[in-house]
Amino acid sequence: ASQQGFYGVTPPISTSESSEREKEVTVSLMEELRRQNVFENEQEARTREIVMGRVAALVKKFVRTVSLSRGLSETAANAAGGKIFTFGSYRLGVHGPGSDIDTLCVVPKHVSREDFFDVFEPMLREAEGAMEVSGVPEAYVPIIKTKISGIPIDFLMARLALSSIPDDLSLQDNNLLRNLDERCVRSLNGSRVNEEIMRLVPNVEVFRDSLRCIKLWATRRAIYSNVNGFLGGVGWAMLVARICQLYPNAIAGAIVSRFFIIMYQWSWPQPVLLKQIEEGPLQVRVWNPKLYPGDRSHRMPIITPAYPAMCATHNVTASTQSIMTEEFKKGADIVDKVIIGKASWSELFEKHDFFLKYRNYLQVIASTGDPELQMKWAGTVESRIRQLVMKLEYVASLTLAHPFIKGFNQTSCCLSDEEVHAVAQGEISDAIANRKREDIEGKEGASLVYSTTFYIGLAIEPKQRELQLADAVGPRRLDISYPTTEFTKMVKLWEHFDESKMGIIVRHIKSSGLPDCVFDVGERPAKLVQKRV
Ligand code: 3AT
Ligand code: MN
Ligand code: MN
Repeated sequence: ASQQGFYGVTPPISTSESSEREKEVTVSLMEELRRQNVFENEQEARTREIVMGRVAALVKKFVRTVSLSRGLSETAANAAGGKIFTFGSYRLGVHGPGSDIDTLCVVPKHVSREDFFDVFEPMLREAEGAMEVSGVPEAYVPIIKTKISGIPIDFLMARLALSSIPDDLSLQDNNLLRNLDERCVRSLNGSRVNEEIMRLVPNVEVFRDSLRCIKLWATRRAIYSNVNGFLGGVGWAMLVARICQLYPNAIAGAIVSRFFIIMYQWSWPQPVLLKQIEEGPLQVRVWNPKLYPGDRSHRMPIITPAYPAMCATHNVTASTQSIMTEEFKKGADIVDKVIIGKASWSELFEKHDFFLKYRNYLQVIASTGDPELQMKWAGTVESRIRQLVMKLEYVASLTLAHPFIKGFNQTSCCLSDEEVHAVAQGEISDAIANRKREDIEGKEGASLVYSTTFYIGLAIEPKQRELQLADAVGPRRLDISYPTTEFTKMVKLWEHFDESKMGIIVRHIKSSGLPDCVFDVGERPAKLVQKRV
């Protein structure tokens, strides 16, 4: 970082130390974060360390076992090594209670991906305190998910073109990627990106504290979700890292206050870069809007710092960009007030008002009769929702299509095919809603329906809104049949789609039709709602 004397792609904006007032607000920020329960307790921290020690030993045992089975000598098998690298929130030091530990297992060339699932996965099942071991070898990034001593762990694996993996191996060298399977390159990416981010910030402690604040804020404001077109953990981490580069001597309270105003004023689509994009040894694309039209369409590009550079925010749409920009503005206003003592940090972390804000919503309901299939089907539908949002953005009278960041799961006990059908259509009567499992047990024709409902808030142009009110059933009603029909057609193209097992429906509801489950207790407005758009 320091050949040029600074971190990042431009000189800093200011190298001043923070003021007394900024130090005060940093103290109160950290107090508020503790109150908000973003830190794990010491007991949990110790458990994580013990578990990671056991996992590191297990990976070495795995490599040794496979090495011996390949006919390597005892000495060679012991020397083959094997190393774990953590990434994700745990590696950045910003994980909360209950966060997982994202773990990459790096193995030598004579250990294969099949071994990972055929040998390591069974070893995990046998491991002390291990529960819920489930491997997904066919995933885009193959993964084993598990829980050890209550700590959720995600395991990825990468096989390097080396005959042994020493304990002091670093993943920084781009040449390590040569001649690797694409799945290994993808598995290495998360870890390499994290390591670069940490290397590229001037003060890791300040970065962590600031990032904890931004993550909590983004979660509360319902804009923490990469699949839905907002930013995920890596995106928020890179934004905070960039602000840290611009103010290398500032402390967390100051970084957070600059964060909001700079992000509000950022001239997108100018990219956020933590370092210059590098070329490298692979035949893979590196993010380049001059060369690739797809990259040119990124609205808020935030580029990962490890080769091959990628855009972490290709999911952002016009709607989600405008929602995030509005949140940056609100955040900037609150932080300004915090600095002059006219507001407290807790205001920054106030819950979103998504379900109070709009007059019109779309419900996207995915349903099946099987809990395992439901997870896959709902995940598939969720990953396509941004396509619906983008189609809605073309509807002239809509100014905004606002996707909510999580779906609502429901299990309905049905007594007849008619009821099953009604639930799949989103018509859950009080009778169905109040029925318990024991009420249908053993009854003929009874079945469970699993449904996941996603919400999109719709903002309608003011002129159209008046027309709609004056003429609620007339021909000028909001017409969204084209985007919704196209969307359901597209979702059904999923390779495992089966019309007889899975349901998908999009329906338009008024705010009064929102179910109680989307509100916290006491949150639902009594009758006539204030100003909805
Ligand atoms: P948490 O504190 O765990 O909620 P995090 O930032 O660690 O926050 P994740 O564990 O979900 O978030 O993801 C960590 C990284 O793992 C981010 C991304 O590079 C990678 N990743 C996440 N989900 C997947 C996935 N389904 N397949 C492959 N890689 C993933
Ligand atoms: Mn994680
Ligand atoms: Mn994870």
